[in-house]
Amino acid sequence: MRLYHLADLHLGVDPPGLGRELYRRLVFEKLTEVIEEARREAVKFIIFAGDTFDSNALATSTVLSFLRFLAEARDINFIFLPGGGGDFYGEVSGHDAYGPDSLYRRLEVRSFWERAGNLHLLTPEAPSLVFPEEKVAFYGGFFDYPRAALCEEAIYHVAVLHGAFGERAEFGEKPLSSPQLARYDYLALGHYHRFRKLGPKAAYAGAFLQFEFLPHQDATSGYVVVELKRPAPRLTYRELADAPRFLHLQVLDENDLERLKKLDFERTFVKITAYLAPLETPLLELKKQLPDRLFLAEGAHIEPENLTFYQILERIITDKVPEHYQAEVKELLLYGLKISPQRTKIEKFLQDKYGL
Ligand SMILES: [Mn+2]
Repeated sequence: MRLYHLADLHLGVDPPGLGRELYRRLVFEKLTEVIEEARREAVKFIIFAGDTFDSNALATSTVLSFLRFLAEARDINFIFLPGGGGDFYGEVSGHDAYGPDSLYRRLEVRSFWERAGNLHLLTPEAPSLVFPEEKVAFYGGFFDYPRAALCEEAIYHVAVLHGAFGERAEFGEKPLSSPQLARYDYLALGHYHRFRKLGPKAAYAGAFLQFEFLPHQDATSGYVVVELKRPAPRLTYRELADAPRFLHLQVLDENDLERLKKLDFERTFVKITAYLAPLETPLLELKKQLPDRLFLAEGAHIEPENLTFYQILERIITDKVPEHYQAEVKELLLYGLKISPQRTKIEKFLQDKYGL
């Protein structure tokens, strides 16, 4: 049995350079393609693993127009999990979290939901859903593992989780190695905005449509096609064509600068994470021509004598620091470089603060 796993649509967000309205239109356009694809492949379930809406303060009309759009695809069941979470693990708030002010609790939203029939919501009060005909059940986890008992009518059990999961306990990630998780056929994760497989049975779908410069690295737009089977599902990431791209680039020599000039900036946004001081003038000239496409990161200005240090730093951050912390770590370290270029002090700083 096949299903689609999407996450982090963040409807209502106002992406830099792209704008709220264009982003909203793109989400509808891409979802229309996904729904058509689902029909071709006889897919009956599409999961939204949290942060479908960017904020609980969204206008009811915005929420309803999205739900109305989905309700028209009557032959497909949409499984929603509320999202939430700020910068820190365990902060179950923000975005479309299921707090007291949740948009999912609004009267108009709830009554539409009940009438629609093909929209389904996992909440802490009703954390599981079973579809006896298709023999599949879904279990919600809210920054934690699902707590609901397994439904006996189902053959396949799918956990839908929102939060920080992974092996990096020092950064507050919950490990997925726990034996209790062996009971699920698939874990559909949301929260991190980049597609990432955490094992044979678990994956972050990443943001369905990229809308921001992620800390440090680039990410694609897309969703996971899940073929449920034993002992493990078959997972295929399907990337969306013509989606916005938010790229991190460095301008460390003339070639980098030429490549940058040749980019197609239609739906591409570029953050310069580092440039060598002597290239500043032509770069700023280009930025003037592309004010809503080209951005400079804090601390991007690199003196030639610091280049080697900078490149090592990039590699350490990419390899060792979870994405939610990368921007902060890098900013601190570059700041650290300015106040203390001595190697031993920087090493001590890395060790004390991040255990690297
Ligand atoms: Mn999110």
